[in-house]
Amino acid sequence: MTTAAAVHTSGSALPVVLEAVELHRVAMPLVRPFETSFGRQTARDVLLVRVLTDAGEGWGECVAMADPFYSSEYVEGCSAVIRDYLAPALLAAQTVRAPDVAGLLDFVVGHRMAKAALETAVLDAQLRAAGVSFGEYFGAVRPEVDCGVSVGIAPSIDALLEEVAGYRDEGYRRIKLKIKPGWDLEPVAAVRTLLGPDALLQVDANTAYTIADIDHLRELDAFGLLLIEQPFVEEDIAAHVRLARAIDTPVCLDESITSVGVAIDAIERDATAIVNIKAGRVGGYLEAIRIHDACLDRDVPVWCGGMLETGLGRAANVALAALPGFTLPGDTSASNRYFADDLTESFVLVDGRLAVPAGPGSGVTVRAELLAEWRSRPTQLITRV
Ligand code: OSB
Ligand code: MG
Repeated sequence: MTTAAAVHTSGSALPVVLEAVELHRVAMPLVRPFETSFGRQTARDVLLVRVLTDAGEGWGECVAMADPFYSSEYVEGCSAVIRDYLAPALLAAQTVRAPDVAGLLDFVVGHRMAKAALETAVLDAQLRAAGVSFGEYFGAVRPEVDCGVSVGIAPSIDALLEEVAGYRDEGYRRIKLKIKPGWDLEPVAAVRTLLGPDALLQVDANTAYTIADIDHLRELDAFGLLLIEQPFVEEDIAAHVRLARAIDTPVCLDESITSVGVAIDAIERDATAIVNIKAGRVGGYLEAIRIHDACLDRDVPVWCGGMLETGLGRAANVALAALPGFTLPGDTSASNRYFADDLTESFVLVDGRLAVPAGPGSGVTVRAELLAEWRSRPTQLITRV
């Protein structure tokens, strides 16, 4: 067994006294519509959490989508559960440290994306005050990370090839194609021909198939894919075990992985050979690091997923992706893959990589003028009762 070399999550950051929590809502137009097996988005409706503390502010991005189609969480639900339950509980605790947040919020079942946003904001406040970056605190071992890009379902094969060629020319190190029944073998074959046999190529079904499709999915073995991500419904680990036995392409879980316990169970049952880690889906970066550590111990490669984050969430994802077990390129694409203008400093692809921010906390700054310009709901202020 190997162990993570990093001294993460134990850092010297001091607790902060929480004074208020602000909820910000912005609508950011996407540079192109993003279509998956669960829907089509033309804008990112995003919830940002700002904590005000005795040591200064901290920010966290909530990864929930506008609708509960990828997960049961969605933006309005996150906003409500933070306002009515999570923020009041943290404010009542007064003095908080990020590693205590999950325990303080454990009385609320689920709602991991909402909890993650709060934990991240508290951690950001602590680390900004301490002058420590997310990368240092998490245990980053590299100054930049390899990046892939997630490509939505396109209106035609020609349109898909044009989009993929553009990303290839920009330098992305791995292409992920969204698939669904009726949009799988043909687009994958066409993209494999375009990119050649050596390019890293993978697919993501976002639960669109059933075990009745196993024979069909086996045909994907012809295309030398890196992995197939989440073909079946999130609760059905057994179905993924059956597919993994039937197919040569490695199976990788996304939606199913909600905690380190679930990750270990899925690995031990051979349901997943590779894990997509998304901090929001698992309740925060500290749980994400525990999953990373469990996978590293078991020689299971991991990569950093994405949820169309603004620069704020991207900064933390890029820091996470710099941990040693992240040996595959992540869905950590550059700002311009999503937005004409990012909410923070732009993340720019250089030689297929993004730099891990080095400044304190997330290392990026929310641009107040853009927050005001793109605000889609009044800001909510939650104070101690
Ligand atoms: O399944 O990985 C997914 C986006 C929203 C919700 C779920 C997923 C995705 C992506 C895009 O694939 C990843 C990204 O570029 O942020
Ligand atoms: Mg996915």
